[in-house]
Amino acid sequence: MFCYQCEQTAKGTGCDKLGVCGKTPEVSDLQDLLVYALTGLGQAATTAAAEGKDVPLTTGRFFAKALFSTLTNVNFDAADFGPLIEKTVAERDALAATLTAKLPEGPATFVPAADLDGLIKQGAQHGLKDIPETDPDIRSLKHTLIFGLKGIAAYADHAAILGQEDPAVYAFLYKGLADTFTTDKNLGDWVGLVLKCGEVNLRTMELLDAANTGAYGNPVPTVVPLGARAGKAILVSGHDLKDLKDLLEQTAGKGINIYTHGEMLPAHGYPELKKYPHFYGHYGTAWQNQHKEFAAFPGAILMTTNCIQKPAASYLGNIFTTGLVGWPGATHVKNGDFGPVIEKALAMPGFPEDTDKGTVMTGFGHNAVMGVAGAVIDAVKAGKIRHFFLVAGCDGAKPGRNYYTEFVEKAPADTIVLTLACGKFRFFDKKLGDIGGIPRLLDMGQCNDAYSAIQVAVALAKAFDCGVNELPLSMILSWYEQKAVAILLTLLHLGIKNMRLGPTLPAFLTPNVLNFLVENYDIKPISTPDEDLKAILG
Ligand code: SF4
Ligand code: SF3
Repeated sequence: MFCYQCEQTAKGTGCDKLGVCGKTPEVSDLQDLLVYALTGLGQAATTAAAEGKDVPLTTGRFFAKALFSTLTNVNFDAADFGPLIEKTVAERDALAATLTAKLPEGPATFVPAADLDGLIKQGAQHGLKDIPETDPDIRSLKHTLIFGLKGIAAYADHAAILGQEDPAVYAFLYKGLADTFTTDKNLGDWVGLVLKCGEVNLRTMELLDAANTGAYGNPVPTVVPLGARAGKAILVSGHDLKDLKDLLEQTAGKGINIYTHGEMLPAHGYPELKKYPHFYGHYGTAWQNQHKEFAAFPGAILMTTNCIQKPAASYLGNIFTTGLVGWPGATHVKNGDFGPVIEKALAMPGFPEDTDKGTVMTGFGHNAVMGVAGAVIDAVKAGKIRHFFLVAGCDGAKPGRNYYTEFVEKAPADTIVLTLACGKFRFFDKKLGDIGGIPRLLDMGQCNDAYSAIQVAVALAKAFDCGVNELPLSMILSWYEQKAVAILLTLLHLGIKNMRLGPTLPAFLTPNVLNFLVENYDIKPISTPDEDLKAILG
């Protein structure tokens, strides 16, 4: 195995024995083989499109799901990858049969082994390091593209589940993976391709925003309790709002309270979800604290997407996976039928009594923030708001991530902190007060809602008649998995400069590629909160 797609990669260079995330070499090799097979499907689909033939939308939907299942902390179950590889090859061959052109030898012609052991052996031959490329900088950009495509695949899958699709997004997924097997492009072409990946990701996030707000309404500022209500309980984690909606429907009137965990917190802001009286509150913090927090939860737990951690034995019987998530030994429920989760919750003790642990606020999506844009602009003009910080991105287990807590704590009282994604759990319950009625801490949603932050930045720039880079706005980003890579590429595509990125820089960027980013975008690693605040505020 060799994997260096996430921030916690071993020794900051790559996991080659066992994933720090818990991914086994077998699963890693199977995921590599799936990406290899998808590359072949991408070649077939790209050729079909060039020949003017239709590629069914169902192929795109499948492609996104399959690629999403290789994202960090989604699926650790080797048994799930054989069928995905087989279906990929079947889709590829169905398309290939319609083509006039002959596809090249390699991913487009490979024949999967008949059993899991054989597939694992094949996967070991087709890892990231086996992609045809001798130039280390181009290889770095090829890998960056693969990881960005994984992020797009995740957002495209979420959007498709709610009926929003764009064939152009699928076409880019096909072409992107197929391009990693080309050797006719120079460094400049490759820089262009990864920026294009950012552009397509922006379109995908736009689709997802339309999907979420179309299905569940525009989020509204909402107070969310952090304590518990006496009674049976289900905890829902991950990013999939449709799963949550289905669960809320299926538990209505059953005396079970539904709690969000991790990236599900912003779900409380959606009118069509918050209307359920048994959708109670939020429990716990970011994904890396599951072992402590899940072990103490007295009900069933449902993982709808990333990030799942290896379940401890104490709660393996209570945790359920659905959709693309898998962990060997954890019960997987399918097709939106949460009966087994409900049964488990009813059999478990639940919370014995009401407890009050305070509240947090969420629901500051672009619509809600634009609603108070007038007041925000006036406050900036009157000098009451000096600066905005977007402190956003993933959380993770590394101690260096305390930077983000300290940064928010030290941000002066005349500054506003916009946040999104699970990195917020480092400071989400801080009482930062308000500036003339505008809360100083605005939770814009999941990582899936990064589109909201971009919309707000663009609207502010318009109101102040300047570019986004001229706004009193600084981006302090934390990354962990590949959706964050896709978002970063989107920000680069938009020409955003001066971003601060941490806790460490991606291992897959070579010094030359990093230099390019520094020279062209002034991107910098985080230093200390004091130094960074001083540099930004002057
Ligand atoms: Fe390592 Fe991250 Fe890959 Fe897991 S996803 S194997 S932690 S680099
Ligand atoms: Fe978090 Fe996994 Fe990235 Fe959605 S839940 S932001 S890490």
